[in-house]
Parts: sequence; structure tokens; C-alpha cells
Amino acid sequence: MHAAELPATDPEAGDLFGISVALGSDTAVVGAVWDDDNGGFSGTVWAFRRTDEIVGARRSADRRRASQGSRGSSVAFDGDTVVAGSPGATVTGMADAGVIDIVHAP
Ligand SMILES: [Ca+2]
Repeated sequence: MHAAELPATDPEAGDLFGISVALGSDTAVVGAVWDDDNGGFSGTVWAFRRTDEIVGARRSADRRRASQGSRGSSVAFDGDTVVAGSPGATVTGMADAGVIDIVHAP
């Protein structure tokens, strides 16, 4: 059964939207690991919420993670807390050391 197809609201070539997904009762969290709105390969996490017949999409507003972080390589959430893997993040000068970002659901 195919119930819906949900793209990002601003799809761009190479974003890799959908590379990671996590599902709750009325929420889906989706990673777009190579989205470059915050610098090359910065990555973005999206949340889709279902309310009756409406599916609202919102993207992470957190702009701390800059280029190369690849945020959204993995995602998980519980309630309004989202954990997103950013394996490409530089940590104290060490490239690709990686971090996890814990953020409120966008
Ligand atoms: Ca983009």
C-alpha cells in the first residue's frame, strides 16, 4: 500500500532527502544528509507531523552545524527530542570525528 509521497519543501539535486527516517505515531523525522543550505554537506533534519488530513513539514532551524557535518545521516526521536548523527562534523580540528546533535523537534 502506498499512502503518500512526501518530498522536502525545497528539494534540490543531491540533498539525499530520505537517507534516514524515524517514525512515531504522528511524526516522521527525515534526514537530508547532503543538503547544503548551511554550507556544503551540512545536512538538514526534517519533521513531518500529521494533523487530521494535513501533513505539515518543518525543517531544523538549528544553524550551528556548518559545512561537512552531514547532519541527518541517522535520526531518532522521542517526543520532541531529536537525535541526529553528524558524522562529518569536525571536532577540535579533527575532521570527520563526528558528533550527535540533540535538538528539539523542528
Ligand atoms: Ca537545500
